[in-house]
Amino acid sequence: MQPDKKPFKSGYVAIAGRPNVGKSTMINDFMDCKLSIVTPKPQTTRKKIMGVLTREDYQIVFYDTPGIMNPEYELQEYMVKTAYDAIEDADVILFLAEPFKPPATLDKKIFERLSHFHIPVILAINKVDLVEKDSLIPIISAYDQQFKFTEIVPVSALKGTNLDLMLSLIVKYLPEGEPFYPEDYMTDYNERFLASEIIREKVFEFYGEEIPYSTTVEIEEFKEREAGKDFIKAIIYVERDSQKGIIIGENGKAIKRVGVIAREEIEKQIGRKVFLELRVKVMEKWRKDKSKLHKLGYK
Ligand SMILES: Nc1nc2c(ncn2[C@@H]2O[C@H](COP(=O)(O)OP(=O)(O)O)[C@@H](O)[C@H]2O)c(=O)[nH]1
Ligand SMILES: [Mg+2]
Repeated sequence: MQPDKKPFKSGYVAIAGRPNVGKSTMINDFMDCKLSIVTPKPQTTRKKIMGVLTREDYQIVFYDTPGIMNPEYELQEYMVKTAYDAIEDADVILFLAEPFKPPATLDKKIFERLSHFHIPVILAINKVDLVEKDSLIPIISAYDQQFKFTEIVPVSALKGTNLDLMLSLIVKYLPEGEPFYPEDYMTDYNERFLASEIIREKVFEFYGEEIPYSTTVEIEEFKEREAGKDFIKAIIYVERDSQKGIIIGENGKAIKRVGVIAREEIEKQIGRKVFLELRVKVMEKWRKDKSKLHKLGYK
């Protein structure tokens, strides 16, 4: 036994918070790659996304989670449940908030729920690049009064401000233990899921109003081919015929654009050339129907 060797630490860290506060940007920063899709719109992330970060003396298993909101339909209920399940399993919770407003009623409800888990909660006030330093003090004290946070840290996931500090605090509260995964293991998802998320991200970026929220993507076929490009056939599901028309666009222009941009990014991320075929199908009210959600992989 070497007396000066620090014990290895390992554990699960759930990155949680309201929609659009920068949770996915944060996991991508920590992992130093684009693991979780990010768009300017809220409710982009629908499933938990794993990122395993292994260093000499620790292994952190991050989970990026869907934003917590008051659910209005079945898909949102699934998303909120996914977030709370990840929180419950965590050794440390990284709760992200924005610096623009003091905590609202829903935040208080979330803190009340967090208090039952008896897990250290680090509050990261994100997007501090967008506010004056002076305006942070009252926000921090308003949060401080609502919940017994283990630490409160102002950060900017976008600019990378205070992320090293954040990481050292996470490690401080991580339990001692052996690594769960091999050191080069990064995530549990496969190329199929990656492709579907990239397509969904482009739909969130390119279409407005209800369209992204009425959409889900299913990979019907993913064939790796020794000679030539991989073949991916993806279905974009919408809820109504009118939405199908919007996704496709005049003379198929809109969907073509989604296809080109998504294909380029899939190729970049998997490091192989692909042929991407996109189809649009209507599945009525899929977000409000449990059995349809199951069929579409939200279970
Ligand atoms: N200015 C600024 N924008 C940020 C920061 N972190 C995230 N964003 C932006 O906020 C939006 C939502 O980010 P995202 O990571 O998808 O949030 P999530 O819904 O919590 O996962 C995106 O447009 C991000 O670029 C930050 O520190 N500063
Ligand atoms: Mg997200």
